[in-house]
Amino acid sequence: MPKEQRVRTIDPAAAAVLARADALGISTAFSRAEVMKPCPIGSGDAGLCCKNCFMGPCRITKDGQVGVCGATVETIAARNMARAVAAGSSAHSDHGRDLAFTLEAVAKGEAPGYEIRDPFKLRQVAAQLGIPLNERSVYEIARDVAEVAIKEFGQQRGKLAWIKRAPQKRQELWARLGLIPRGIDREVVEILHRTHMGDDQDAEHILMASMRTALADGWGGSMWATDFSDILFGTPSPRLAQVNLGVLKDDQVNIVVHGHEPQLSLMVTEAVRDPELLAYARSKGANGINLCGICCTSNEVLMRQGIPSAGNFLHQELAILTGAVEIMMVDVQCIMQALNDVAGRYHTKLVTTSPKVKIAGALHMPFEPETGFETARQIVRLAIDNFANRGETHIPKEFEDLVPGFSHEYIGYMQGGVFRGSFRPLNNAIAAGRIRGVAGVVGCNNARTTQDLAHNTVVKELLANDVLVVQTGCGAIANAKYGLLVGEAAMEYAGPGLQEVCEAIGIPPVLHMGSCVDNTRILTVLSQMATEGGLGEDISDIPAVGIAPEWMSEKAIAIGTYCAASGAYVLFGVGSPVEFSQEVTRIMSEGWEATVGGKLEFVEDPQEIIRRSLDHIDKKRAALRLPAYDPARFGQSGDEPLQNYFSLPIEEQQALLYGTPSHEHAHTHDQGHSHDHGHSHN
Ligand code: NFS
Repeated sequence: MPKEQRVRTIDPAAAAVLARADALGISTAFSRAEVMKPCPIGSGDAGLCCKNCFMGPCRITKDGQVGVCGATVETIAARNMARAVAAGSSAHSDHGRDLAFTLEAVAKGEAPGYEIRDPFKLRQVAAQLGIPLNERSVYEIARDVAEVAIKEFGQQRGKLAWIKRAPQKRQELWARLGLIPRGIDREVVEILHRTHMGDDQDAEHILMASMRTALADGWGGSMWATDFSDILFGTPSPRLAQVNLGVLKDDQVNIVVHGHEPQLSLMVTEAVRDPELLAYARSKGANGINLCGICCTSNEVLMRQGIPSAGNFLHQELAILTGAVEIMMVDVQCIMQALNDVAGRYHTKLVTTSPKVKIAGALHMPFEPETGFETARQIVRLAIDNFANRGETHIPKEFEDLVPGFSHEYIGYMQGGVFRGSFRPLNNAIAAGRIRGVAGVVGCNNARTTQDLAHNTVVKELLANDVLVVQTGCGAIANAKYGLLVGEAAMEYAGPGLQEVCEAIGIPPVLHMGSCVDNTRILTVLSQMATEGGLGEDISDIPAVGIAPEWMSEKAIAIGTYCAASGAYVLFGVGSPVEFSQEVTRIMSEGWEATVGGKLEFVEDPQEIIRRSLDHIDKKRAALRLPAYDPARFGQSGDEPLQNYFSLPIEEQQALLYGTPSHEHAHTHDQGHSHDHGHSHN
């Protein structure tokens, strides 16, 4: 079969391992994507497929053509989209549900090994829910909080309590549009019902319902996953860590955690520190036990424990291909079935740890909160025993530093030198134009594109344009590999205004905010910015965009939809699943913008993504009557005044850092082109 010639990755570590895989004749997602062309019916402009009943599957390849039941292009495209939202929302929310159960078990004293590590956050969340706090133990409060969430999964009427975190104006808009989710399970079931053969047949109507389902994910299941992980395992704050395949160690037992749910991986972080197990490892000739991660489980332990990350989604097979992995333990989501074949070529043991996910050929050690620590210890012991079976290893040398752990709490706190725990400095910096706007660049890798290329291109260009970038998921790991998530990156990549802000606060220009469920942290930040004042009153007023340049999963579709329904402009790269329907494409763009103020667009070209992003940010700035972005306005004085920054009076610090927002001051400089600030970007 002819191979499509495409650069597989921009990561030299990945490229080296892939060359070895080719030499050994071992297939990977990279090589399979070259021979497995995506079906054009459903992934591009060649057509659309409906397989919701067995009179089909109906292939629609011409405009105006309908399925056997008469279903139109619009209906089919909307139904497929809605089902992806439902599946993605289910994945996140079911993850959130398990954390609610773990929190409940801890509250009841039924989960030895777990504790409430952030009682402060617990009290904060409980207070938001109106749960009484006075003279009650953390366990009593935790039980009440878990109960609210558990009830809301199956709630039939009413509204999800966490919705209250959204700006008032947003909540009112959702209420008017009937978009407030009632219960998680109810919204998902309703989408599956509505999209069953012979039900909802109005594309706009179907897509409205899909927004409500997605909101149940963003302001429900995913938000719980974030909150409860913080309560149980600690709210992240910045720390130094490392990323890429070079974090694997030749002389140590390597254990890789992969998947999404932090309950067991966090237990493993404890188990690998156990002196008894460390001694056992030494007795087997290893110099220690090296724990590292892949995908979002990696993000969870990276930002809380500083556990190194071996890479993002497309690195899962590559880690095993180094020959140095004793155990890869996987829980749920984004786990390639091919792992088992690759592991079979080496000594690596693949262990499945979720009662929900079994892979034929893998060792199944299902995890329960009650026995989590014991299971973790067993897995570590198994890995140590497997060390002796290791053959030749080929670990790439590449790894980079990164500073993960910018929870929304920390972002509020880090600006608190002057205004304690406030978003005012960030709002002011945006208002002054020192920061042009904010971008959340998130989501997966996709084997159909060059690994990390779009992530890297988009983020570097945004930084050069003074856009502060926040990242989660595989996108965060992607850019960490190229050194964008450290403080020094501000000097190299950020425009002059953003650079000054980064230097003064001491932050990287790209903030790692966590795993994919932690996109809810971005919602919280945007809500707090809207509530703080100065940037409008709603998420849709803020000069901000959301981008998933290399998306591939249904979860990404759910995230994109809840961000749009929350008022954000969302741009997805790679290609469009609804391309064949101009009408559905229009509804999700102009249509949603008119109703909810946010929109979801699929744009393949990263340059076009950047152009639309900057354009949108400038439009929002203009709507807020902020001074037009002017790259020449800041950074003229160099770093000199900032060296003595902290010795200046507070008013001068503020004036220096955030400028004086002047509304009369209309700038006339050219807009929309990137400025040359003399950096040597590669
Ligand atoms: Ni998100 Fe995280 Fe990665 Fe994509 Fe998969 S790991 S939940 S789905 S591939 S970012």
